[in-house]
Amino acid sequence: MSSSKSKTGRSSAQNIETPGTRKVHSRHTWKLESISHGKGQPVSRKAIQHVQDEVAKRKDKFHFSKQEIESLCTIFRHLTKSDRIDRPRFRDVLHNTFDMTDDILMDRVFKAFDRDNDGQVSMLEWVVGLNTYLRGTLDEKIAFAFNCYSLKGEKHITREEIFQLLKSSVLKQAGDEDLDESIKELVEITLKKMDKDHDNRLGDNDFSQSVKEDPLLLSCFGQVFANARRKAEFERVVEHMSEEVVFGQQFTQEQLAAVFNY
Ligand SMILES: [Ca+2]
Ligand SMILES: [Ca+2]
Repeated sequence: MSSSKSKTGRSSAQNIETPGTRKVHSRHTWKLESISHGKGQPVSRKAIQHVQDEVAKRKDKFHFSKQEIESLCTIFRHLTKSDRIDRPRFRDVLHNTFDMTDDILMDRVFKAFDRDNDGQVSMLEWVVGLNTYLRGTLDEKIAFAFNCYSLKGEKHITREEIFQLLKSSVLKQAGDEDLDESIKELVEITLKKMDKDHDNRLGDNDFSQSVKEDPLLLSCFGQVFANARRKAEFERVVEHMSEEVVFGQQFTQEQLAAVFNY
């Protein structure tokens, strides 16, 4: 649970995009040009309608169009082969689709998506989660990241949690003892910069104010959003599929398999 290594054995800090890591992910690159016609079972009209109806009832702002919601449902069905997805499989999706690697933070993102806390992400929760994860406003993303970084799900991020998060995301070059001391220093620097009300922990106001002063702090304790390149690729698929939906066509499982390349 507390392991900072992903199933690929790479530590999260190694996920920082460098020419050396790009090639590792190249096999996941989606190929729109390779879409071909084939047979398959698209997600049911009724299931999509249910998600669209539930989204329409929501008070918060939605950043996907009706057609795009349909595309997200189809992608969900392709990735899960089901109406819901459990935590291990969801972590695979976060890793393969959005290039996330930190086990602790992938668990927190799963929790953020699993709004009814039943241990599964439903198709509706997938669409609602992606609304912030991919297209959220700065305020929505700040709330999402804060929620992920608050490891116990409380209304603040403690000194111990900052230590745990930073340790998980720092490249382990030094010996462990040296590393712990360096991270402790980093925790103090972070708190000094971000703890605006000086209560020795980060509340949502501390975090929000700090990120608005310096937007890079949004991901200061590790990756909680899609890697930019993978996000752009995913958005391109959603856009392309939504055009197809508009013109009355349906993507089949085989077509999606070609798009997602896994
Ligand atoms: Ca759920
Ligand atoms: Ca504080």
